[in-house]
Amino acid sequence: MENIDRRTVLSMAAAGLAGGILRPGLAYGKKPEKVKKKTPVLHVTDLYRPHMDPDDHWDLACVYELARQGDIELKGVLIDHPPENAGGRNPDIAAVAQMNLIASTYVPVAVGSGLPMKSRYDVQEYASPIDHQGVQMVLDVLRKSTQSVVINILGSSRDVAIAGKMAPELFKAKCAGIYLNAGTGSPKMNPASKLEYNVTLARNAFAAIFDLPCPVYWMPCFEELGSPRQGEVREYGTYYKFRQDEILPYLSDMVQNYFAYMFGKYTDSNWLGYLEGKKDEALLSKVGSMDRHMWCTAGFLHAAGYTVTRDGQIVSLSEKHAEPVFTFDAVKVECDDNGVTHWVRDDDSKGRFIFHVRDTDNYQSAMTCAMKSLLTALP
Ligand SMILES: [Ca+2]
Repeated sequence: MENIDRRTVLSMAAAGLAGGILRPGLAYGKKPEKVKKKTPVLHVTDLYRPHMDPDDHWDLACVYELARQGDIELKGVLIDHPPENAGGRNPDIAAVAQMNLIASTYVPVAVGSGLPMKSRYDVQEYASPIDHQGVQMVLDVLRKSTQSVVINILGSSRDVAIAGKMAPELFKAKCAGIYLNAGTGSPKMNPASKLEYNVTLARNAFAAIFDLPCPVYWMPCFEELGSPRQGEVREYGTYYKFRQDEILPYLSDMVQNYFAYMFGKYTDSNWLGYLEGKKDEALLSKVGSMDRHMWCTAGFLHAAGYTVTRDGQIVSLSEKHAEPVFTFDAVKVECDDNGVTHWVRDDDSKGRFIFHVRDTDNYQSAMTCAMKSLLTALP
């Protein structure tokens, strides 16, 4: 029990879970007998200050904890160039600096291309090295890694698509998989229906990801947009929500300060002073009562070799008796230049997978519980 702090034990006891065989907060962090290799991960995110959608800050904290625990090696954080309508937002390098400090690491950060792709094949020969800082990061991380690298896409697909179109052989040899958090998962999408936000950021680029010669773990954000059931958990959408005080009050003071600095929309450069300062209880309590909409959590765990059971335990993918709350199913998928997708199940497919919620009743609570056990472990 020495690896579990008092807070986790108390939350387990409160949930009536301390007597179980596998417990949230305990299952995670207890390594299987055989120590596995760390999976190299490149995290591509639309993480801005002031924040746009704060889910990217929650996601960042999750991947840092997986890195801190030694499940993944976080090779870099690539932040999308702010879109034109981003209201003066900047890439949130302060959040990355804060997480680097909290997790006692020093992951590099880069900024993506501000130039839209002119087609799904456009590698932007006309771009300057400044435009392609982020593309260069993708290529360098893949080239230099001795192991195949996982790439998480949480916003625009632009930089990964450009890099992939520039160097398909490199992606074939060195990309272990792209976790693509974008799009809608209904099998035959109506071309007239609304496109999901991350697709609208770069339609060509989203389409181009499906061309790349590496595995794609497609995580559609919703099953359908514009349907009355958009706010529900659906089989082929990653969406779930939680009330933030289910997790926030259980985090370390520093991690609470990381979130408060984001929620407070501070644009000073006092990121370290704020992190080490006194908690803003009023702000934390106010945001605690608000729901947070989430999408990407399952992919981070899956890339690290884990799945989540229906009652929220994080368990190894090799755990034979686990009943996972989500799976990735082999599919054949087509995506046109406008980002409209069609897919069918195809058990012979080796490189295309779709996220599939196996228990829509329990997915939301299971993912919230899994995220809580990750984030409460951060110091
Ligand atoms: Ca995002």
